[in-house]
Amino acid sequence: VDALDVARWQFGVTTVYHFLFVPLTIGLSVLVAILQTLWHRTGDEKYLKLTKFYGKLFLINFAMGVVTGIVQEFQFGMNWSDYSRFVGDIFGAPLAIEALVAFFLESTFIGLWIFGWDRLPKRLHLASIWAAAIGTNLSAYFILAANSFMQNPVGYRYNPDTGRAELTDFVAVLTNKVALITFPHTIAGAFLVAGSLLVAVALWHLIRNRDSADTPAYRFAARFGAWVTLASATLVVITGDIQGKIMTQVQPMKMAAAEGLYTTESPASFSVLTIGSLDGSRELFALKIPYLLSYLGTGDPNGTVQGINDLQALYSAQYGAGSYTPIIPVTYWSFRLMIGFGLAAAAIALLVLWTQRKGRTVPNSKWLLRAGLAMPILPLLANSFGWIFTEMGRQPWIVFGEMLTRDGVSRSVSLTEVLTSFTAFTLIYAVLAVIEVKLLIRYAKAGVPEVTPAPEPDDTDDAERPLAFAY
Ligand code: HDD
Ligand code: HEB
Ligand code: HEB
Repeated sequence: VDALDVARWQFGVTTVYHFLFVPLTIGLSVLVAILQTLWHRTGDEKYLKLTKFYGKLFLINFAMGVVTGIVQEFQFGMNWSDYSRFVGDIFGAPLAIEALVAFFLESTFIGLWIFGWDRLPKRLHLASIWAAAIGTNLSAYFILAANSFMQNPVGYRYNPDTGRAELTDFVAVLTNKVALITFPHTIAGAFLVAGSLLVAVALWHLIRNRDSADTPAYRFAARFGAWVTLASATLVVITGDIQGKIMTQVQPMKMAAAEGLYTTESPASFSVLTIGSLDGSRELFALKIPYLLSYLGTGDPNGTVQGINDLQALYSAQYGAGSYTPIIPVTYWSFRLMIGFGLAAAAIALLVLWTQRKGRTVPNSKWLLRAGLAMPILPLLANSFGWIFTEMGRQPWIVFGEMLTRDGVSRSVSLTEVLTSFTAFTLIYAVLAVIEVKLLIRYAKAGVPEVTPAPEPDDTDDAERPLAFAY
């Protein structure tokens, strides 16, 4: 174990952790905005109750997302200073925009939304949650563009004098084909989590408290969440398919590693289950579907998909001796777990819709309750495995074809220092996790709040309300 290993573990653990909160912030912000819009349009109190209820869960999660995000930022300078120097010119612009958009739109408008209930004109209050939701989703684009540069560097020139990548084409960085497809895939994956959370919480109330006056509200939330889950699952599959094809072009080794494909095949078959030797150099057992991998990777059932050993030989010749192969069992299994967990959540969403078809009451079933409660956890796992696949499949490169991970780590940082920060972060995060889960469960159990009957929504009264933020 050296500083490099620990720095990688630290980045991996803390980032996966940050991304437990990110999908909920991205998805719930929009879903809460939709709920509030429904209330605004119809005046039906159940939508107001749901807005306030899920809005509270959103805010708890948002706070955790911000805290864990700030910690993320420290690591670039602390553990990965050589990498930060290398990509600084490229990342500066998108990350500055991200910070501006995120901080201004998200923070300002979420603040207005929290304190604006009954104080802001209704329309303005509604607009503030939409602005926060749109800002959050937009800011995701910029950070994903930065990540995509690491997968497929574009729009830059390497300057051997400074040893840095210099930005030559900002538009190219933003329209990186990896970024263009990673964004919808990630957003769809985020909505899969948010839709699932809606279902889980609503189902819990529907089954536990069978004759509550709020049954219509929970019923709506369960069905709405299930539809969101199904729609995003469809989008995740479509975008994932396209992503696979682009990945085959820009990082063929990652595709080979996803499939445990050791030798180039044309046509290539898709692995349902492959068991390789422990050192990852040979395959011992394989169950395969012919032509499918060629189709998934290239769009042509007879297309060529390059194998690990052939790519390894190619890269050694191109970049010098060394290993250019990621850890195959990790890439192989994380790819399958991403798909499996995501589709499992979609299957439960179907089940939930089926049990409530044509106005049926939700059956009092222990199994349905358990499946419902498991629902948000499944896509969270899928998202984590998706990122583990993407980031570990990029190895040994920190910037593909340009910089090796081992050259990106801070030279000045010692093993003790990294171990200390890693331990500290993990402990702080463990405490934060306990607080978050406790808070979420407490507020989720409390159920939708009572609301004072509001007057029929009427835009004309906006003007008469005092425009005050404080008393
Ligand atoms: Fe993030 C918050 C930094 C990955 C989406 N992040 C957040 C904050 C910082 C970072 C400093 C708090 C201030 C703010 O609200 O802007 N984030 C990072 C770093 C990352 C990273 C250094 C890379 C390792 N984040 C990341 C991705 C996405 C987001 C890949 C989206 C796809 N981040 C968000 C967000 C957050 C946020 C949705 C999450 C939860 C939240 O705001 O409340 O905007
Ligand atoms: Fe990352 C790393 C995850 C985002 C940058 N990552 C990493 C890792 C993991 C992750 C697991 C480890 C790997 C190895 O080492 O093998 N990511 C992740 C997630 C996410 C992310 C979950 C979401 C949140 N990243 C990201 C972004 C960026 C990044 C956005 C930029 C901007 N990463 C990174 C770096 C690193 C990582 C720099 C370190 C190095 C390596 O490669 O490792
Ligand atoms: Fe995913 C990633 C595909 C599902 C989440 N994906 C990824 C990738 C691919 C894919 C290819 C990589 C890319 C690169 O690296 O470049 N997916 C896919 C498919 C499917 C899927 C095909 C189905 C069918 N996913 C999924 C789900 C989820 C996800 C379900 C959740 C929910 N992914 C994800 C994430 C990631 C991925 C988060 C990372 C980021 C990006 O996008 O990259």
